[in-house]
Parts: sequence; C-alpha cells; structure tokens
Amino acid sequence: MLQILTPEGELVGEPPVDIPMTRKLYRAMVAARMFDRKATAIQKQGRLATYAPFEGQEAAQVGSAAVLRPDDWMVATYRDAAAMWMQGYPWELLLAGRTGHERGGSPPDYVNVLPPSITVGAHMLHAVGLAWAERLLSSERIAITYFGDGATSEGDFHEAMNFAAVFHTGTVFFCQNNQYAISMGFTGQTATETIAQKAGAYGMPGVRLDGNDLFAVYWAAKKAVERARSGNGPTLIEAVTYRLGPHTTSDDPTLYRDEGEVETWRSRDPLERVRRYLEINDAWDEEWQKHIEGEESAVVERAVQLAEGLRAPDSDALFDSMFAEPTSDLERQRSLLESEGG
Ligand SMILES: Cc1ncc(C[n+]2csc(CCOP(=O)(O)OP(=O)(O)O)c2C)c(N)n1
Repeated sequence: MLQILTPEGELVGEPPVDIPMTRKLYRAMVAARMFDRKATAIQKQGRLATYAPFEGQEAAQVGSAAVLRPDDWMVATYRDAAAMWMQGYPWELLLAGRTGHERGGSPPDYVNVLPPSITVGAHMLHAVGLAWAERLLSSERIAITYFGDGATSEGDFHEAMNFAAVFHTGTVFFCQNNQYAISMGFTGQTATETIAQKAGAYGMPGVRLDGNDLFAVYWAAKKAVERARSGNGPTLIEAVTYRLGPHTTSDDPTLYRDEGEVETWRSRDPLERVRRYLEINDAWDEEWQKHIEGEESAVVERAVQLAEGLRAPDSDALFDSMFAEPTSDLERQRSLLESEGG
C-alpha cells in the first residue's frame, strides 16, 4: 500500500508538493472539516433533511481533487462534498441540496461537477460517458468519479470499468474504501483482498494507497490524471480510509462496529499528520491554525446563511432543471399541476 507520510507526520517517500502548497491543501482540509461538522450540527437542529458526513476522508477528497484542472469533470456521491467544493461547487449549494432545494443540483455553468449521486454506483457510467465524449471531441478534459467500497458490488461499476478500459476513456475511478457500506463491512462486500486488484480484470492499472495520507493520494491521483489526459486510458485508485462518523445522520454505527476500531482510525487522522509534518518543518503554529479556522468558519457560516436565505422554489423548478428542452411527458405533467392550482 502506497504511503508517503506516516501518521506521525514523517516522510517515507518523496513529497509531491512543496511546503506552501502543503499549507494550502492543509487549509482546504481544515475548511472541509469545518463544513462537515457544521452541516452535521445543523442537521441535528432539523435544518437539513439528512446529511452524510465525511470526517476522516478529507485527505482522499482534497488531495485527489487538487490535481484537476478547473474544467475537468467530476461525478461524485452524497459523501464527497469536499471534493466537489475543491472543483468549484459552492458550499451553499451543497447544503441546499440536502434540504431538497432545486438550486442544490445546479452549480454555476462554469463548474463541471454533476450534482451528487444518491443512487449507489450509477454515476460512474456518467463519468465514463463524459470522458468518452471529450475524447471524441479531441479535448484534454478528463473525468474523475468518486465512489465507495459498496459501490463496487453494483453492476454499474463493472460496466463502467469495462467500457472505460476498452475505449481508453480518460476516466479516473477513485474509490474511497471507508470500510463500510452502511452496516456492511468490507469483507462482506467482496471476496478479493483489495479493490485495486479488480483493475487487472479490466485491463487498467490499479493503485492501492493510504487514503489518509494527503501526499500518497495527491501523487497517485496526479499520475492517473496525467495518464487519462494523454489518451492512455483509465486508472482505478483505491484509497484505504475510514468513515469516522455515521453513514448518515440517521444511522447508529454503534450497532455494527466497536469504539476501539474507531479510535484506531482516529489516530490516523489525515489532518493531524499533515499538521505534524508542517510543524516539523517550521510551517505551522497555533496562531496560524486559529487564523485559518476563524476565516474558514466565517466562510461556512456565510454559506449556511446563503443556503437558508434561498427563496423556496416554485413548482416550475421541478420541470425546468432536468432537460434543456422539456419532454412532452413533462409538459403534460406541468399542465396537470397547473390545472390543479399549482
Ligand atoms: C442502487 C442503490 N442501492 C442501495 C442504496 C442504499 N444505499 C445508500 S448508501 C449505501 C451504501 C453505499 O456504500 P459505499 O458505496 O461504500 O459508500 P459510502 O456510503 O461508504 O461512502 C446504500 C446501500 C442506494 N442509494 N442506491
């Protein structure tokens, strides 16, 4: 398993980024954690419908998204808010999506990120389709797709992997193996030892790495993106990580995993190891930590305000957000609703 930075913050390989960039990425992870904790807290106050926390998975999401160009495609899930935000999806719209507001699914036009997929696995096919389309247009744009260990048990995963390899699409398959698909543990999910080894069956490279190691994630994602961009086809990355919180705010993980396991993974905290590394290199102190926490928390607070200040959508929004040209079926449903008084 590839590792560059140990949980103690010590290097066991060549760092892929310099200290200023490491500070930037560390700050992004701090921001992501603040957002995640805030979203969890306001859900408990009934201000979001439900929320899927990603605490523990910040390095996997921030490190992999950091290697993309701004116009690359990203197709991710309900747990990938940090990756989506890195690629330009505003925090407020990620929150709005958790209230059922239509605006939550419509990022600005220049953001090439699809709304988060709730259907497990289905979105990987979209990433392959997007990458294939870009290839047919001779563009260098690639598509990255995020999914969990559970999603690899879906037929869609296998179809997406096979098609991508056969047609050399510029797709990066980024699996966050966070050990659980709700209450189903990893070994109940697959009979193979790793997810990365499945890549061989389709004819693409597979990489298994420490998903709590920002540097390992960044290095491998960069390689995979370069390969995709240069027309050499897809890569499967398995980032071994852990979901420290519940599956969603309506789940009780104490029913299927023990506290000791959670504590073991807490000691591998992806933020803490980068913080230690920066500290060892005289690039971290408490004052800076307080400063970035203050600024990022203000940004998150503002996003909550913006999300909660959005006007309730009118019923037309239900029909307008799916197709550029409405289908006859949708028009029929719209007039039916109007005739019933909206
Ligand atoms: C096709 C489909 N089947 C079942 C579900 C219910 N469901 C929601 S999340 C989930 C577990 C997914 O686990 P994994 O892919 O490992 O991602 P994680 O939630 O751990 O990030 C399931 C079974 C769903 N949303 N879609």
